[in-house]
Amino acid sequence: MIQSDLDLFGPQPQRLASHTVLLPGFALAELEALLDALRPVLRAAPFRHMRTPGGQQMAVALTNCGALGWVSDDHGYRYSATDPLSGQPWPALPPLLLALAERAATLAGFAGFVPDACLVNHYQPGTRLSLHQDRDEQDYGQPIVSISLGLPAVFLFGGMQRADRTRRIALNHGDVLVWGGEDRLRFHGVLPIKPGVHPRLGERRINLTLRKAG
Ligand code: MD6
Ligand code: FE
Repeated sequence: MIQSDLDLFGPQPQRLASHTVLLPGFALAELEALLDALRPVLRAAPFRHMRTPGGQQMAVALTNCGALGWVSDDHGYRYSATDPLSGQPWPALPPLLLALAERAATLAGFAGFVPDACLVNHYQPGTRLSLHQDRDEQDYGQPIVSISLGLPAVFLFGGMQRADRTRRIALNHGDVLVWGGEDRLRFHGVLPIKPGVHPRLGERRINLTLRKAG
């Protein structure tokens, strides 16, 4: 049957909106190399719970690699060239991660994407990320490449207004989501992660978002 022949090539890219493409399992082929590259990053810049300007501690633990890293504190959100924990520059963006993001962006129609920041989010079961827009970057013409690892998540994919209805998108281990263009400022979030143990990563979900921030 034609259908089973197609399966030989693995899951196909899915266009979720005009400028949003899901690449199912795209990171799986290089998963172990990716985890090897992340280990020294997490040693140099460990996950931490940042405070929001409202004084709340974020449920998601995060860190960064790249020339710029996203930080939140009493004064607001911004990109910083140094890790406030160590006072040192963020660890470099691993070349493998840069190359993966460039390939994914190109497949999704954003050739020439060169990220300078990678935000790494850590979720435990029960952790959620409330609806937000990513608007701390300089150039909204640049896409965002998001890599999901570990426990599955339900991604809420909304519209340009917070109150717009949201679609639920399953993001599984190894999936890569690319969005940009007219979709770049859509509200989005993550529902509470369901309890579970991922065979490779245990009781966690890790999400990497690569951006051109500066
Ligand atoms: C997450 N991701 O998947 C959080 N933002 O854990 C994001 O907030 C996100 O996946 C912009 C573009 C893609 C994303
Ligand atoms: Fe986001």
